[in-house]
Amino acid sequence: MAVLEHLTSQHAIDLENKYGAQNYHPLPVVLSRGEGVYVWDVEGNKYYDFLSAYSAVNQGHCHPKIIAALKNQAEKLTLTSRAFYNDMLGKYEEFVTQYFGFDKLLPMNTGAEAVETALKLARKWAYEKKGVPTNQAKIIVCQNNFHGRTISIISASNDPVATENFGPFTPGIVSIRYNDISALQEALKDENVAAFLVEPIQGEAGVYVPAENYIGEAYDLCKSHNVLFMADEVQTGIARTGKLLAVDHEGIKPDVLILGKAISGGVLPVSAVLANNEIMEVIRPGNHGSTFGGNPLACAVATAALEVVEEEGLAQNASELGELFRKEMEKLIQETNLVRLVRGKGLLNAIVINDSEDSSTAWEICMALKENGLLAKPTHGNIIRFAPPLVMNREQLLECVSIISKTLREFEK
Ligand code: IF1
Repeated sequence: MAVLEHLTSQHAIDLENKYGAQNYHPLPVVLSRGEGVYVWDVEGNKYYDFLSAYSAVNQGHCHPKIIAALKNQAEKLTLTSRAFYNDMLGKYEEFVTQYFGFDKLLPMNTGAEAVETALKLARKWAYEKKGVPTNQAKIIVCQNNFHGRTISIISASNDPVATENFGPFTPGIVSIRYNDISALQEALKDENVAAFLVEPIQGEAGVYVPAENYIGEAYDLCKSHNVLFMADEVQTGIARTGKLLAVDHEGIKPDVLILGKAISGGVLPVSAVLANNEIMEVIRPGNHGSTFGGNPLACAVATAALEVVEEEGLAQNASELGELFRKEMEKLIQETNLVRLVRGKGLLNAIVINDSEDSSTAWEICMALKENGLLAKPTHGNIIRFAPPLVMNREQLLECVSIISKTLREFEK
């Protein structure tokens, strides 16, 4: 048997290449430890994590309070399935619904499962409450969305890499331009529309922030057409954008709220769909579920993770540090001719590099950043996403800014 301890980075990479499905192309760094805003590779090199597992680790790596909750619950009860009650789920559901201001929660595990749940909920609501004729319900989605990897979800995708040769696809999905109110208005003329599914900021599209008011106006339009407004906050939620939810920037409350990733601080796959009674009540026993959804371990971990967000003021911190970060990055537009644009909200930001979408510049810059002690990931050939854990402090952020500036200057030479 191969011993998994004391392996070098190269050995770990070779093993994945040999025995793992090749569905990823990671940056060549092999991590074995994390604490707060830092991660270490197997050779002991220390890095700032500027991805936070795609905004799952908002509370920082191995947060002591969350890990204590994990250990404590792990010694008592981990999984019962929903065939029986457990003593954690009800308390958790009460806590989370009050935390976000909804009547009810449906617990799942991954983000994609929560999105699937929302799609099913919207269809059932359309038939049973709105009166849409059987099998005619439509869901409106936006171009360049990312909502996950299941067949129904990729049926809503226009990314060829995510969809090619995975057909046939799920019908009943209408795709419109993002950040285009008149496109939504047009699509809503169809009386069979059940829901509008939208990311308040498009993450994978390159941290694309829509016009101010877009989300608010889209919500109002949905309301006036008796269509559910479903916010996918899997990536933008849980303090990432400087408010608890990205929709809070526009003061609206979605009919259906989809959460994942950081709801557990990235410790376990925990996701949730939240809605009020008149929507959630269409789901009856046997209609939907999951072996692991709502398990006691997840409930304990997610409760602690959400408490950390509040106790440590992570939304406020993300808001302040985000402003500082964008201000510092904008200097690089002037000082180098490498950065074309800086955009984002809170600590979900991206820089657009002066190069074509299909260039390898962003990748090469990320390799150079790694050498200088900071891990970030390109999204598209010319966009780099910067999303550190929200437990970062000002001094650390400024150190990261100087690493990024130095790297970009070196790169330009
Ligand atoms: C991968 C992207 C980020 C999401 C939104 C649902 C899900 C995601 C808005 C599904 C997941 C992840 C998945 C991950 C990469 C990552 C990603 F680049 F692919 F788009 F974050 F930006 N809704 N996003 O962003 O959640 O089922 O994965 O728990 O490798 O696919 P999941």
